[in-house]
Amino acid sequence: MPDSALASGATTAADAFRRDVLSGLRKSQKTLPSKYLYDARGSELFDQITRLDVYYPTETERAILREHIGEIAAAIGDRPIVVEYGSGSSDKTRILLEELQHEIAAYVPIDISPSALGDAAERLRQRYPAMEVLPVAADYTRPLALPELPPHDHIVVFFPGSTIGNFEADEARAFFAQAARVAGSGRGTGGLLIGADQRKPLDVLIPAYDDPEGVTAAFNLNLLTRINRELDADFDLGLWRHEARWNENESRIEMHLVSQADQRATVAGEAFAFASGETIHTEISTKYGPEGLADLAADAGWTRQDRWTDARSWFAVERYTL
Ligand code: AVJ
Repeated sequence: MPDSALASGATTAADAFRRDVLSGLRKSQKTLPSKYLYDARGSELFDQITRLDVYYPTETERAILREHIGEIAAAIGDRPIVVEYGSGSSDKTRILLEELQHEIAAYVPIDISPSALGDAAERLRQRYPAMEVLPVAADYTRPLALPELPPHDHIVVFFPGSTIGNFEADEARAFFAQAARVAGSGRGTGGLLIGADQRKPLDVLIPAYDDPEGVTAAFNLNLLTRINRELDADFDLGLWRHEARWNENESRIEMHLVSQADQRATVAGEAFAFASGETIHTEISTKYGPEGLADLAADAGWTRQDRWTDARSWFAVERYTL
């Protein structure tokens, strides 16, 4: 980028990261945005999480998709553009793509991690040579431009994994509104296929976010490693512990990093004090009731058309149209 663009106030990803980290650490309940958990190492660790026995969402959602894929494909209709938000390794999309590869006008995976995105796009092109893959490396919580799209009948937004649960209610509403703008910009009626984790007993929920092998702990703590590396910070990794808590009022799991001592850390030249036991809140993972998602989506003009769940109702895949 030319210097003049920087001088005029354009922000780079690095600027946004520094700004968000510093403003989060200045709050009384210190907080860091969960999207920053996904650097190259964090994306790898998240992939490991999805393969843990205690982490039920990935397998449960996959089983739902597999079981109902015929119905889902028929409902999606002809010649769609499939836009996936937070595609990561695009593993779950395979189930959809296997069924739709010859129908799909283009697959547009969007992810904040350029490394995960590049690897996934490469693999998909080899596996589905006839399908157009148009990856976009971007933070989809900010306005973004889609690449030029080939002819299509309509646009379907795919948002699996219950990533919607990482958003506060106002952020979730903003997401549904932006998905409506994207899906509504196609020729036919826009669609949304979204996965949502459901409320369930705590003896299932807590281990899913605090696994015995410590992969989720490593995933959470990696955010401090990233801040040390990218923002010239000096967090002592030995003095922080991972914690997964249930917040009943908000119906969500919260990940925190708990300070194990009175300590200080310097981040990009600014000093921060942490009391022993004080936490940095790093992620929320909302667990929905049967109508939870439909209520949020309705505010942005989405109407639920289908709802598929597993036998225990642990996870739901829902289809909406505009
Ligand atoms: C893929 C973002 C939905 O909240 O379950 C997994 C992220 N965090 N373990 C989730 C996550 C800790 C995951 N999402």
